[in-house]
Amino acid sequence: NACKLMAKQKVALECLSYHATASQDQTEKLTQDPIAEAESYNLYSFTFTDFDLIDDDTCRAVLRMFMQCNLVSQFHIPYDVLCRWVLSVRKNYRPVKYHNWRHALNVAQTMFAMLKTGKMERFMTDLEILGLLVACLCHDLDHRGTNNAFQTKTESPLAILYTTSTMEHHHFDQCVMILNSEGNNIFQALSPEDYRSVMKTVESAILSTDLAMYFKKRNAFLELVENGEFDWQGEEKKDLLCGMMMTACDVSAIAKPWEVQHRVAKLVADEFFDQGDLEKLQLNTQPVAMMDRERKDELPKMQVGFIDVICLPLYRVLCDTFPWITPLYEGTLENRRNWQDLAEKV
Ligand code: 5BB
Ligand code: ZN
Repeated sequence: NACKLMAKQKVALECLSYHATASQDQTEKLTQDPIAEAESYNLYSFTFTDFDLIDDDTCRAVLRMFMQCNLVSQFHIPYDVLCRWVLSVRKNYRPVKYHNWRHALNVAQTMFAMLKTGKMERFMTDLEILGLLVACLCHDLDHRGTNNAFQTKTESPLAILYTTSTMEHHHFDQCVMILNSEGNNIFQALSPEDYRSVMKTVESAILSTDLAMYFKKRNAFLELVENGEFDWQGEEKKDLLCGMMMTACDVSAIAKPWEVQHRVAKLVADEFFDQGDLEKLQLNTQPVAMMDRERKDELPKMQVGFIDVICLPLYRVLCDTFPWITPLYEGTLENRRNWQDLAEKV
């Protein structure tokens, strides 16, 4: 445990030098910005992409989603606190190729579209909706472009601190740290009971974005569905549902129109290759195929595998239960055809 303490100190020091919240100037500016309507950002569509948004618009789109869910009025979130919090969250993403702020925005938008267009909000309380949107925006905070296995292999302080779901625990820690920063607590007006409840939702949702957790919980979820579950109320059932929704949103780039999916897959691959380079250089080890630049020709085949093993089964069962989210399934199927075609050309 002395070891863990040391690790915690190291992580804290490292984060102190990096961490910062939004400035007053920046916050005031955003507070005074007019926020365009949801349609102009395409927020209700499963085909949303951030590609055409300038940086300022990414924050405005987030504010618009909070307003469309009535969260600002419902939970008495002071508007300047909300603006500061959004800017602080953005600031605590690193400029890595894929796991950056724009990925967080895309994940949050898919959650928004699933709740609204997908009509899943009827199964959630407003407090749960607040928790889910916050979780999506925070779920990859301070990602370094390397995965859990890399933390373990390099014996990083984070891996010593958290042996399982290493990065996901860190993302949640960062989320809490931002909320606890002066003028950033969007939950400040909540009753102690609601506060505990929303933090529980956020924590569980962020931890469920570890793919290992998805595989662990998938069967329990399938069992509920097979037994004809329809109301999804009760702590355990709700938790399972939220976890599946988080994964569905996290991988939703796979369901986008082909041009978007193709571009995003390149970003994912580039980040994986960077980790592979680090493994070759720092650890003197051969990276797995997915992270090996020399094997980039295998990308289409790997995407087909990713779709078949993770994405389609998840979207299939979710669509059977919540038919209004079918565009996620259809889009993924379409992309599978395209990746399969490319795989056959190699
Ligand atoms: C994924 C699980 N991993 C432990 C081993 C590799 N697989 S995979 O074979 O399904 C795979 C997935 C292989 C290659 C991949 O991308 C090559 C560019 C992917 C892949 N992963 N493709 C994607 O488009 C996306 Br999006 C992802 C997700 C990357 C983030 C991983 C965390 C997901 C949390 C639910
Ligand atoms: Zn993510």
